[in-house]
Amino acid sequence: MQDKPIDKEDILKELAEIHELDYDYADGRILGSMCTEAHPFAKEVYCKFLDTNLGDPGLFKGTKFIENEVVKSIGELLSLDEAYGNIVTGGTEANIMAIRAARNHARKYKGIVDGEIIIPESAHFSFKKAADMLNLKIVEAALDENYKIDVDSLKNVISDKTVAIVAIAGTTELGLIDPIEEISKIAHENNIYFHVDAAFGGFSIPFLKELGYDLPVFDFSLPGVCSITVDPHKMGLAPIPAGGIIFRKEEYLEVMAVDSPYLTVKTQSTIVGTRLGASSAATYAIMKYFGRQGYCKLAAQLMENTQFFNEGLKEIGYEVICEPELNIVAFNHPNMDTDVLAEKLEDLDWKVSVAKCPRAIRVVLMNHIKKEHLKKLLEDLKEIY
Ligand code: 0PR
Repeated sequence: MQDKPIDKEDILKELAEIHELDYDYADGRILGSMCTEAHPFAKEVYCKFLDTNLGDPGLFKGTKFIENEVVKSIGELLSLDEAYGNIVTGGTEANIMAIRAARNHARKYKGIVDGEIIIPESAHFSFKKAADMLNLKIVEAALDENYKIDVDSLKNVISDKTVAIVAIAGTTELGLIDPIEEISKIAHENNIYFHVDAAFGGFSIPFLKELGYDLPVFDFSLPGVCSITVDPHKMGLAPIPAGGIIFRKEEYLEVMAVDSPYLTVKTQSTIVGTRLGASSAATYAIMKYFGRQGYCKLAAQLMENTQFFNEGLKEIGYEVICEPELNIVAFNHPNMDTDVLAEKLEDLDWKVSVAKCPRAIRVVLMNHIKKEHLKKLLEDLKEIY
């Protein structure tokens, strides 16, 4: 730190220059991100709640009320009348909380000490962080030829050490939805905690279903589902960071509670202590602002762009990995290595990401990607072809 204070203007000028190094969502060049520009109204509300701290909710009763309301609204969206949970920093924290709840529950009620979690090969890497922190062993269930959990493989790896089964509603790489209904049944019959990671799909699947899209059930209407991760900072258009963890029962929060004797509440179940009220307030505002109708419209636009891009790719001759269920398209050139194609796109200033399973260029059609960007991208892809 320098010795003397610097003028605000000078600091802002310097920051603006550095900020220039960042890519801007509005350019439509960011193709591999699940985040997007938050809605201006959500940002406005976020700023108004910057000083609120949900770590000490007795001091911020209004903001705590807002968090509870958001949890309730997301719960309703997921067919749960009485929801428990928190608005956290994102899918990673939500998944860690779910796995912690499952581990503690199994330890308390089944006496499992060296627990295991079953995750699909397609699971987000946040589960590896969770397992590492919580001292759990990861057991992977294989995928079938459609890149969804192979249910037989899953059944085979269940053991008396299994503390949780995880399935995904909107996989990170391909945006696919696992056979959650079948898995819910298996989890229920075996009395095993079942967590659904809908970090990506949570703010899209319910609306697409409402619009008549034929998508599988993934929510609390399935009796085996114990918790669901849903991220408002993805298609919910809330500012980063905003993740949601929704539990079916309060006891899942209780088994994680630690004493916080000198605070205004005497126990805490979240991982983070001092935590943002701004995320809850912004999510509350944006959910009210859009309502179901607004989100239906957004979801439909995303799927329209997805179909436009998917068809455009096939017309040129690219091979898509699967027909998209949500707003992700993954593809390859019939005889060009994926990395070579990625490099060519990077040279043209497209910020692409490469999926690992299977290797493919992956485009997440978030709200900042407009049709004109897709037309330009398809032109470049035609040139490369
Ligand atoms: N679960 C699923 C299914 C996800 O896709 C993600 C995020 C998470 C959990 C974790 O969520 P948080 O990142 O909010 O903790 N998937 C994206 C990914 O890892 C996140 C992302 C966002 C990556 C923007 C890049 C980027 O530019 O690919």
